[in-house]
Amino acid sequence: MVTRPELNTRLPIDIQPEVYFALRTGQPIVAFETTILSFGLPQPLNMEVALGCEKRARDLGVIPASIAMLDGRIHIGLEKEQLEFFCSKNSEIRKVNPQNFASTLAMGKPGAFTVGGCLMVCALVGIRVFATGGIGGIHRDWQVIPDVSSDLQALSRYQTITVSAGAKSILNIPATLEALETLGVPVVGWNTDKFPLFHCPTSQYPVSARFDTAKDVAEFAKLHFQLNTGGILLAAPIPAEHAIEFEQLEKWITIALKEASEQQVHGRDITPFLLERLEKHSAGKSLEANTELIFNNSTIAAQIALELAKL
Ligand code: PSU
Ligand code: MN
Repeated sequence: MVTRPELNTRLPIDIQPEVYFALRTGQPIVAFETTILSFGLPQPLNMEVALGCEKRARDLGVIPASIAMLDGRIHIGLEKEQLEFFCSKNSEIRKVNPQNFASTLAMGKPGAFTVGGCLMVCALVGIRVFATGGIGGIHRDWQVIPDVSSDLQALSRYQTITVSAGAKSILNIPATLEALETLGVPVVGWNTDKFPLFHCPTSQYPVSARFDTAKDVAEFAKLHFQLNTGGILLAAPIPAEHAIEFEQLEKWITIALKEASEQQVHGRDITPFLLERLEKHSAGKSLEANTELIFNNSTIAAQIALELAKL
């Protein structure tokens, strides 16, 4: 069952009743993306992650809202069968970012949203907290092909807190952080002074501010939003017991990048390609880390949503 709310828009949006009710009454909500399910994780782990993230929110009394595009409509809050579809690896499913959002909608194709796509949807209805694994960024060989994820501009544009484990070191991390500074996106550390690298909890790169409690993050976010700005990137380190050692990871990434270059993988395909190669080379170790950090981010996002709802 879905509710078609009277939003300030004629866009085709279906919101699950409990999400709609929560929006109307100011109850805490956390949004989740679907590209990670359709393109980032293998079966059957993707479904485990989808349900596990939603459960982490619910356990804290927060309403989960996974976001995707289906039959020419934007869906905020997905039923179990819809999550199963986005975990099915159906070849019709498109990876949807801000660039192909409207065209995919117009064609009525199913779409799994990236971080950037999800942030657009969050802004349409006023969802302020969003959890993911890692954001996209500037790719390592950007000097040759300027591959800059549309996640970055979306982060700067839409007023939502994105909780991620930093960014994967398949990217050019210093370039990505410079771009976020240029775009005016605060990169805030959750109990850390250093920007985490997805599988690795730390790096040499400082964050722009550090907050240690959900209440502190919520108070800071409220101030930031009042300044008529865009979003915030909250970088939460992977729990130490699931981390992968930096040197080991670099070896796998080097091989994966070489394979991508040999096979001439570009554009929207490169992130999923590199993730799949990493999984192979690490014999699944990267997957365990990936799963645990997403769950961790979901719990942190839910704690922040609870605090934001009190302000
Ligand atoms: N980084 C990851 N795992 C992912 C993604 C990024 O470690 O699954 C996904 C996210 O959905 C992100 C998208 O928004 O890839 C970025 O893709 P691109 O680089 O094509 O913008
Ligand atoms: Mn790209």
